[in-house]
Parts: sequence; structure tokens; C-alpha cells
Amino acid sequence: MKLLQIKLVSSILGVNDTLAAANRELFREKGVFVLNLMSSPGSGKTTILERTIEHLQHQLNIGVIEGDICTARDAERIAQKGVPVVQINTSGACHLDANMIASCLEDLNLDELDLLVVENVGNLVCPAEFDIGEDMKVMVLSVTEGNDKPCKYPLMFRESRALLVNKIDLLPYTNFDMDALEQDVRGINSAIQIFPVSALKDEGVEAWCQWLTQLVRRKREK
Ligand SMILES: Nc1nc2c(ncn2[C@@H]2O[C@H](COP(=O)(O)OP(=O)(O)O)[C@@H](O)[C@H]2O)c(=O)[nH]1
Ligand SMILES: [Mg+2]
Repeated sequence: MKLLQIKLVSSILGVNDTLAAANRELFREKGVFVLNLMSSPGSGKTTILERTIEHLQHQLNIGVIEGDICTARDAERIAQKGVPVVQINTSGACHLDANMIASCLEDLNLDELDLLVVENVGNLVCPAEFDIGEDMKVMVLSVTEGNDKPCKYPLMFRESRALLVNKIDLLPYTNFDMDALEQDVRGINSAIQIFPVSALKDEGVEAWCQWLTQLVRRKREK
């Protein structure tokens, strides 16, 4: 019985990988850099995205795919920034997969985009397991979640190229240990870039945006 479950999961992931490869090829043809933004619910993905759009929208053409179980609330927030946005409702599924991304691409004009950000469903586990054809995965951890999370949920930290440690404005009110966090994260993923930020106060966001812009430009020049 256990073996059957494992086979089923690996075959689902195999189909997903094939679809993700097709998405990746399309993004390569169109020269669009795709960022898969992941975290647990409430750590600040949408707020970081709002700040990122404000910083970069005069230099880059940005599009957004919002993934949520229900509602279009995040898409409504992003639409207010004046960028094209599509909302996917997964109706229960705890992550986005490559097929969901493929099915909403006709609603975005990829020819006009430099950067496509996919805000994944809030969940610290499953989104990291599914390739959607992105160029990189990036995750957010907020200081109110505690610095023990990398050791407890290592996969997302291992898969991510960058970690935004958000809500640093709240550090004085928590027992969050930034040094311990960095040490644990580097033990899992020595190459990860770490950006301490406060999306609310717009602190540290500029450094993140500069790093992201370099990667987007590098892809366009290829
Ligand atoms: N204090 C503080 N609150 C923040 C910060 N970033 C986001 N929030 C708040 O955290 C809550 C969840 O943010 P949201 O961006 O919706 O998180 P998401 O579920 O990951 O997309 C909202 O009430 C935000 O205003 C921050 O840097 N500092
Ligand atoms: Mg959100």
C-alpha cells in the first residue's frame, strides 16, 4: 500500500516535470524571467510584491500570477499597481503546478513582459515540490514565524535561490535570532542570498530589487 502511494506521487511529479519543461521553453523563447514566490500564509508575499512593483515598474514590464485556494483578493491588490495580473483559484489544492500555470498564460501577453512573478499558494511545504517552469524559486520567512523553521521545513530553503526575511520592523517584539537563522539556512543551502526586509516600511527592498533586476536583464541578453 505504501509503495503504491510512492509510485503515484512520483508519476504525478513526472507529468508535472514534462509540463514544466514546456513552460520553461516558452518563457525562454519569449525572454521572460519567471519568479516563483513561496512562503507560509501571511508572511508578506503580496506586500513584498507590491513594493517590488513600485520599485521596478519604470524599468521592467512586470506581470503577476496570483495563486490562492479561494478569492481574488491578492489579484485585486496587485491590479491597483497597474500591472497585468491573473488569479488562479486552486479550490483546495495547496500549491500551484505546471498545468495551472500553462492554462492561464493565454491571459497574459508574454511578448510584453520582462518579469513574471508567480505568487504561490501560502504553504511552507508543497509549493517547493512542484516545478512550474520558473527560472528561480524565492521564499519569504517573516520574523514572527520563528527562526526554527529552516530546520523543520528544509525543502523550501534548499530549493530557493533567495530568502527574504520579512517584517524586520517587528524584531524588537520577537525572540527571532537572525544569526541562528542565517547559520541554519546556510547549513541547508550555502548559496542562498538572504535579504532582511520590511515590506511594510520599505526597508531592504531596494537591495532585493537590484539583485532581481540583474538576473532579469541577464536572461534578456541571452
Ligand atoms: N509589520 C509588518 N507587517 C507586514 C509586513 N509585510 C506584510 N505585513 C502584513 O502581514 C499581513 C500579511 O501580508 P501579505 O502580504 O498579505 O502576506 P501573504 O499572505 O504572504 O501574501 C498583512 O497584514 C500585511 O500588512 C512587514 O514588513 N511588517
Ligand atoms: Mg498573498
